[in-house]
Amino acid sequence: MAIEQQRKLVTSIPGPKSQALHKNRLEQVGHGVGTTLPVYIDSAHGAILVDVDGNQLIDMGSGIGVTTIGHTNEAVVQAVSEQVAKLTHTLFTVTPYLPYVEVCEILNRHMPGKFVKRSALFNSGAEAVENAIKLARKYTNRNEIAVFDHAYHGRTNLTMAMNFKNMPYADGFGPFAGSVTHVPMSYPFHDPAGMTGEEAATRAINYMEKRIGAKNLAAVVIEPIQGEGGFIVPAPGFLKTLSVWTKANGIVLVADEVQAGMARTGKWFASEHEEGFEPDLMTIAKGIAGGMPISAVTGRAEIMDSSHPGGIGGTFGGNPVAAAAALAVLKQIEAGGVLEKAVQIESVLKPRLLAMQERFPVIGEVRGRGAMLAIEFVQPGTREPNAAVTDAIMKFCHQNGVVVLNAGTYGNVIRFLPSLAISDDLLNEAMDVLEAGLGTL
Ligand code: PLZ
Repeated sequence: MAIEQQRKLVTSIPGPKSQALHKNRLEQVGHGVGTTLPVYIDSAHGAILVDVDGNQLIDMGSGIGVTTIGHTNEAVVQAVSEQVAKLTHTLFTVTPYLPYVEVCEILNRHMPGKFVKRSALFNSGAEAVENAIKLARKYTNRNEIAVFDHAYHGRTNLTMAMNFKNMPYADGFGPFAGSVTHVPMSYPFHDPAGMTGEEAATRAINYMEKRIGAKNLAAVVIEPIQGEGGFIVPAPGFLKTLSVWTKANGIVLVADEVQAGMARTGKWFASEHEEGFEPDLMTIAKGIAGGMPISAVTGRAEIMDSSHPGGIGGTFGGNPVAAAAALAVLKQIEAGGVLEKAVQIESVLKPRLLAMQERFPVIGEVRGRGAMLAIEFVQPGTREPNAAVTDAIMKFCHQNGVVVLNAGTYGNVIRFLPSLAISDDLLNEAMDVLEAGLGTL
């Protein structure tokens, strides 16, 4: 689909057609389903969204890191069109089909770690996390799960218990799954000055040993860069130290790569940025299939095989059309140039963000890797969260045709997850809008 890769505003945002649609939506759709920006999108290509009023918006969120390869990526469109005309469903556990196996093969090839790997496919990130935990429990014959402060893992009953924030994810939705304990994360911007990754890991390990007991732990689940928590990159040494401890204690280490994975940080998986960090299982979703719903658990064959046959499944998991889309994305990453694009995006965005931090003392920190970058807003001169400024800047960006998303336990982070198809010009234009917004404070 030919959509010119440029920002174009023809009405105010949201425009009149979006406003009318939104009014009806509020009549038709349950109000628990939220809206960041009530602009109704009609079509998209690359890094540009076209709304029903004809406005063209720069997409700096990719639907929370999903259309990493770009909206309506040609190879994905072709693969989906061909597959949908050929076969849409059998249920893999009834009568199998090839694309499912091919996706597993590519994931197994690229997951780091010198051991035999296998994969299983599901529909959503939360479902992948649930299945990773089922397998870790079955394999270890233990119950307890440790997760981290500021974590996010989904909206199912188990994953609600694993999230850090009560609002909006859990409030009033209990009772929640038990045997889940939160432990302190490495959060360099808020940890005591000079705290190393090893020290932060020791803090977490001590907590797990005292509070849970290493021998009771089936799994430690960690996002190598926390997504919803605000793109928190743990201090160097943190992930490795954890990894050494889980290995020594027979605990399954699960890297939740749902948001940080799949080429976004300039490597296949964000876990690869820290040498010596060796997860046993990975959960993968979002950016794997250019917008089609599919997720995976990939990991050590002996853990993946620990379930009795029939213990793992689901009607739609690894659906042929979604699997075909995933194959189209994975083959492009394998062909080269995609990971480099994430690094290139960082080289454009990061200097711009750091220059803004110099000028505007409300920016406390710029962080992230590749095309997964964020700024944390503070009360000037402190590290206290500044959600009011975050909201004002978000609103300014939205009204000026740049879709940005917030994040963070205190709602004081703006994150950037552009598609890797975005041009340097569009990135710079998005940064110009952000900078203009900061100038209005
Ligand atoms: N693990 C690390 O980031 C999804 C949530 C969007 P699902 N994050 C976006 C929303 O408001 O629901 C996520 C994640 C990490 C797991 C998940 C869950 O993935 O595909 O949304 O289930």
